[in-house]
Amino acid sequence: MNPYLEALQPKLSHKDFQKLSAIDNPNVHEFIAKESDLCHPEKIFICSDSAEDIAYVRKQAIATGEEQAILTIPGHTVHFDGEQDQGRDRQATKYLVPKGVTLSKALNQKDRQEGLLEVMGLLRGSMIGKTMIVRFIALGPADSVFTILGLQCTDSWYVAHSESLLYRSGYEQFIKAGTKSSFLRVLHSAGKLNSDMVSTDFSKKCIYIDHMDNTIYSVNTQYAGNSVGFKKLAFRLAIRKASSEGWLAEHMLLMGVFGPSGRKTYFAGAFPSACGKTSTAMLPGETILGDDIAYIRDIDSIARAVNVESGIFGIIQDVNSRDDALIWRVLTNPGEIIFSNILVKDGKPYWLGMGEELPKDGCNYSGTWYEGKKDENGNDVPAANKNARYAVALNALENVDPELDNPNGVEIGGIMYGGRDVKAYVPVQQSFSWDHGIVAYGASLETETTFATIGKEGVPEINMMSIQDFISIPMGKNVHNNLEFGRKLKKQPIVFGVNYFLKEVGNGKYLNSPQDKHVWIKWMELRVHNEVTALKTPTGYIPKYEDLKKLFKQVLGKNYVKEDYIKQFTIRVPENLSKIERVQRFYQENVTDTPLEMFGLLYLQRQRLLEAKEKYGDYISPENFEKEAEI
Ligand code: OXD
Ligand code: MN
Repeated sequence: MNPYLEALQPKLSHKDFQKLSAIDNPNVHEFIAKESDLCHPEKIFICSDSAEDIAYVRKQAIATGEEQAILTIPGHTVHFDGEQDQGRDRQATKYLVPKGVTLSKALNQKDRQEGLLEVMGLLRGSMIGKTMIVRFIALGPADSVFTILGLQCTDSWYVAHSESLLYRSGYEQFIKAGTKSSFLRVLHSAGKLNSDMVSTDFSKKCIYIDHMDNTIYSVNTQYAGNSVGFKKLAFRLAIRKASSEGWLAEHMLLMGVFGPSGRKTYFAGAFPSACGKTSTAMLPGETILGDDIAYIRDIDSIARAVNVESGIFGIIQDVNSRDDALIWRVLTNPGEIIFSNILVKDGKPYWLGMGEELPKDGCNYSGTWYEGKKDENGNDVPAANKNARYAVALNALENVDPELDNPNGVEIGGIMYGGRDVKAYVPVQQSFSWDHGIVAYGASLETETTFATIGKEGVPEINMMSIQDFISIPMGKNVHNNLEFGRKLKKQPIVFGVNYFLKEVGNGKYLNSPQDKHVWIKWMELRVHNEVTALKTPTGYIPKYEDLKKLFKQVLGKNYVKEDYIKQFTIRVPENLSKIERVQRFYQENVTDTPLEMFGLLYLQRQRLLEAKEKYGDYISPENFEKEAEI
């Protein structure tokens, strides 16, 4: 027996000891022993992913009070996070780097030695009197070139339970991988809990990424985006691994889109949190593979992708029976779901924007809630948090794609990038080339902050490829990696820019309804197969009115009028020029390793805009481009 297993034996039941011994990898035992030594749990539970163990994790989440059963619907539970723990915490999330290393000025980093001392200090003894749960996870389909193994030690049954819904099991994969398998490591402790089983030491929240040891530490938080190891925590390590191995780990949805005669084309799409990623992935009549994280590899010179996860941790605000029939059915019928930070009254779940009147009181993340309740700063406590969520396995959805577990992934026909850009970009456009798309739509992605992260909402910012919060390599290197990845492919996915949030000049009204995204994606599908022509503008190829008119009728049964088309697809030269300036400034000030071609491509975009302005003025109706070449 190796010394780590021996050290762990007193904390393990006979059965758990057997489960752990079956994994013949001393690194696994060492990690668990080290973390047990640090956190001092009373017991250790090894989750083998058997039906019995999975059921036990859920039962414990309820028995400890971290989750409560929602009595009206079998399988539903609710978990509450603390008032100060309702989103991903950017300030508390730091990259640990050795002295003299800078990732990029825009990233939050900390000296590795100091950071390790601090976080170990917070974790020391954090599990006294609690059970440490050990979970083994496979990121990506099993037995595939994409598979990455992950191991998490946590003292939260809620976190462990969420992982049952959101990830593929990894225990058997660890056994198969044997002695030398490498894996990502996560240590999480919810820290001190109050009588409602909610983390209380939010001012000592730390989420530290130690890439040198492939380990993430997270403490004094329960919010899943900060604590479920295989979501955004392991993602940060995967980005590093991908960078060193020549593939891409992306904050992207994956979906199948049907074209004429039942053809299916797969799309990947990067959007910052709460910018329409999940609702795009769930468009009715199409198929879903994933809504959050994708790994993309070059396989035989084709870009193929998998969903890293097997479930959804989705925002529930505004999910209603009319616009989101598919997920509504799942959320209102028996089946395993964990709600978080919703309102519960008389054993029934409620959330903002559900299309039903909410009760005037109930139980929410602030405890007992009643209309008019104020927080300690005198602000109204809403009935439910805007960032309230549901966790559900993808196979609960009726349109889950049959290729979800294909070890070779799916071939990507198109990639889209979209943020909350109220001023500049048109609702949908196609890039002139892979490089142009990566630079002008991906690296230049601008958005506004949302409730998915703690802090002020609506602050405009650059969010490179929507992975600004997760990027763990120098930012310029990420742009370079993306450019290189596509250049090596024989068949490049077509790159599109989408913008669901464009507002009318002058009156601040959104120019599109949320359903319109379905038309854009059907147009993109046709473009991937060269089945419609497009108009060339300074920022990309845009749809022709007649094609959209047809698609609006077919997809939404709507009459799309030319006046709307003109408003939506007018090229706004001043707004686009300022956008280029902001992007250039951001990269010049923060990113020392920006690839030079990025500035070159932005320069060319600027030139095209200036030339068009000369010819047509500041606001250029798409009709002007009809006179020019169609592509
Ligand atoms: C998420 C996020 O939960 O990005 O997916 O915040
Ligand atoms: Mn996300």
